[in-house]
Amino acid sequence: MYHAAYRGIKIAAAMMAAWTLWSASAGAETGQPVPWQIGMQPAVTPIAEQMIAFHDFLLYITAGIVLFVFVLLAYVMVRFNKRANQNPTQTTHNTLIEVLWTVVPILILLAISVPSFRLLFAQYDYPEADLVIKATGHQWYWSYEYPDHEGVNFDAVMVEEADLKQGQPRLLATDNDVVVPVNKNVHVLVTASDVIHNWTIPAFGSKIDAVPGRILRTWFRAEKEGMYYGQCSELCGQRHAYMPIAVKVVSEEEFEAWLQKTKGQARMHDGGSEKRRVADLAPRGSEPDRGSEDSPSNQSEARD
Ligand SMILES: [Cu+2]
Repeated sequence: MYHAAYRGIKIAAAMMAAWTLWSASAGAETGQPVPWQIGMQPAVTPIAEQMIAFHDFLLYITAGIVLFVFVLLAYVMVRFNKRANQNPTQTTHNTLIEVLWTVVPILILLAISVPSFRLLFAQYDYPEADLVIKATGHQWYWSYEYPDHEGVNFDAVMVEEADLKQGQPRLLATDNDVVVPVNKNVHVLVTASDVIHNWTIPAFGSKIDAVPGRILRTWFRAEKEGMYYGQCSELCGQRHAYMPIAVKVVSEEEFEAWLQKTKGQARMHDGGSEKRRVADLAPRGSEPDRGSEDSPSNQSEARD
């Protein structure tokens, strides 16, 4: 029995090691999910690193508990079944065990609470911003403003499958990418114009609701250049799955160049273009569910 349990622990440990290796390699070097991925996308910000470490720590604790309960159950089934143990004892209390099964879970919870609170505080401990971006969720695309850089504002609409260019991932690529410099603290002010959306980039460990009439804030410091993708993570209607978030992390010089270029060609976001877009995005053969097209306010009518 003891031998079998020991072997079980060894097999479980080997499986967990294999999983750790697999999940680390599965999403290697991409800011997007990959087929057969098990673990999380590789972290590119200190917060995401901390999140993944915390996740792994919890995984080991829960695996240990599952294993312990399984071994205990197997032992009881073998050792104390009717055949093996014909005269059961009448024991009803055991002070030592009762103290243990109260104290040990408390210690486990305390051990979990320390990194948990550390992560929670780190997420909401905003370092001084090097760059501020405002992201507004709409049904069903995002629009962005760079408040410190006048004229830099644009919509980011998903690239339809037929229009994908080389290297653009399906359902994740947008016509305009959010561009940010590497190794800088970026604050993202997030809001919405119609219903609740959610601005998310898994590789950054960023996820925050976009609530109409309210501005919430998240921050990230991407430590590696590249393309990073996320999706709206709050059910927001028919095309919820088709309003991705694409962030391009570039060097400082590239960022400056992009700013200059974008300032020149920025297109102001207005109600007219919003109407056109929503009409564009509606599936063929169906009228966009927006009431009268002549309505003066886009905000109020979209709130259904
Ligand atoms: Cu949404």
